[in-house]
Amino acid sequence: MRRVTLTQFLIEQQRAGRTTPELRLLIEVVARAVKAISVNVSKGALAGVLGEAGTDNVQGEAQKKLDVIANEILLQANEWGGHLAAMASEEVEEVHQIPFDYPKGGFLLLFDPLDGSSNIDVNISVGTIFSVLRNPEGEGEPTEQNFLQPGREQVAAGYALYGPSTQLILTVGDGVHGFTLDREMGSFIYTHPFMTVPNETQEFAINASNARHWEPPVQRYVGELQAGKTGPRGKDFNMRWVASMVADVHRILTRGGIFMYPLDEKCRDQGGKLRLMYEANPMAMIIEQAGGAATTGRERIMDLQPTKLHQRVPVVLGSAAEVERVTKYHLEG
Ligand code: AFP
Repeated sequence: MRRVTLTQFLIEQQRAGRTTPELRLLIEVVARAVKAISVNVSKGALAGVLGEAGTDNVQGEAQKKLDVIANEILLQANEWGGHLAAMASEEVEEVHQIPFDYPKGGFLLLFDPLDGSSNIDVNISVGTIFSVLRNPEGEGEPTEQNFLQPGREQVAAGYALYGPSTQLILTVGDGVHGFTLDREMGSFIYTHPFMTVPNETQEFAINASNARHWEPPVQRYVGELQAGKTGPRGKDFNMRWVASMVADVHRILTRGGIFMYPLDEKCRDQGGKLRLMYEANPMAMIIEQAGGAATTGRERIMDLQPTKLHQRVPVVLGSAAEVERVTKYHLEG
């Protein structure tokens, strides 16, 4: 069997006019950083990278050592690549400018360097999520305003899953493609062409410990799933919650299902739990490109006009029919 590497795949995409040389090279730099993060994640306690860093991030959450390491790897790898106007990270409050002595490009890169980091110390899958936008025309250094574009403007989105194997899932707007890291060769190999979210599902993912805080439409929907064969859905559903969005979304991309971090009384004041620009938007683009749907429960995630770099939003994504049902319940209520 012919093994296609990420580089070959991207060159073929470029030849077919689906991506530009600049975007191709940018994605390759991100993939190189992902390999370095994967090495650090897999060494675990041997590299002394577990535990708290002793600092808080912009969300006021305790940073793990690996959060800080993954963030540094992504910033450093992408600073000198020459394809970016600026970067934004979950771990950095302000826009990260490209140092003046490096060439600049026309793209903006946003990322959550290590999503699910509370799972690191217990050796459960974590991931990296990224989103690429065009930098709007204009003079001077990009500001937060340059980043505040709706998700439908993304030119690429992806995530890396550091699980039993490391996988890179990518879309440049022409379907969703999956690559598996061959650790011996150090290359991402094209293993999952045109991934699709199955429409039929019997699985849901939600943090059920928040049930008492949910809004009535979510209580109704989950109640119907839990009623199983004897309820209105007429079939049994199973529940999974890894608490690493990347792992939960990857399962849905592979075998269908619905993922929800809805608005509830606990997170209402913040607008939701998950971050719009580097969690919800890239995952929404991937899920929609794979034939699924992604809403806040009320509107399409990728149509939201962001107001802040670190904005939080409710997230309902996965198999289209299920997402439509949850959204319908919200709009009826
Ligand atoms: P951490 O990166 O702080 O572990 O947060 C992970 C996350 O943003 C997302 O990946 C999970 O789906 C969600 O939070 C889990 O939240 P709960 O801990 O409230 O279940």
